[in-house]
Amino acid sequence: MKENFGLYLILTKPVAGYEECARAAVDCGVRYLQLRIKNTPPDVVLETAYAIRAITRGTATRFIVNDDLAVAIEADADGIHLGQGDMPIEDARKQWDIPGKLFGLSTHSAEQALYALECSPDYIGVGPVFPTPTKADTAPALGSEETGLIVKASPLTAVAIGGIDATNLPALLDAGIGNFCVVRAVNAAADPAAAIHILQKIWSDHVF
Ligand code: 3NM
Repeated sequence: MKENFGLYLILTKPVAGYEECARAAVDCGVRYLQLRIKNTPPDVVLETAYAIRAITRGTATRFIVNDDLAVAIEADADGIHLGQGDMPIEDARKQWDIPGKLFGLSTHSAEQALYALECSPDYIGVGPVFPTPTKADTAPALGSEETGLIVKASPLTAVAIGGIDATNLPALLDAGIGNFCVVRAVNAAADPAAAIHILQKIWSDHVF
């Protein structure tokens, strides 16, 4: 069944720090929290993953690790998020064969979203909706209308991503997009809880 949870938060270099941001996400009831650290020594990544695991354990916030299955397994995360060029989901499932673990997949077009059905991910990312400097070499921006069509057409839980913030979120919701993922809109904020609240309020005030 498709989930409708609103905000999915990715942590990448949060100005308030990883742990404060993770605590804010838990306090605000954010459903998905992903750790996405690039170009960082493995021991630092693992330490951060352990800290986020400790903060999220036993809460409603699911802890997802980006790309790195070894870190996800070692930290006992709730799931892994994989890109189109990463390890296939089938392989990840074989290596992490524990019931309940979640496997997410990035998609960047209607074709990829359709093809994703082959490997039955627990959810797909769909983007980038808008141009974003956060991720290098992104696919061309889809725009909110095309993203909305992909999200609505997919039988999978789908999360829009890329360039989303409080100013353009209403248009996304109007396009029928119920789940959205952000990096900068929260990580760039000195007060992450306040930034999360703003996004959650726009989402919860919207009548689907
Ligand atoms: N994945 P921001 S876009 C991590 O299109 C990521 O799959 C994307 O960052 C995709 O909210 C993106 O700062 C970056 O724009 C999103």
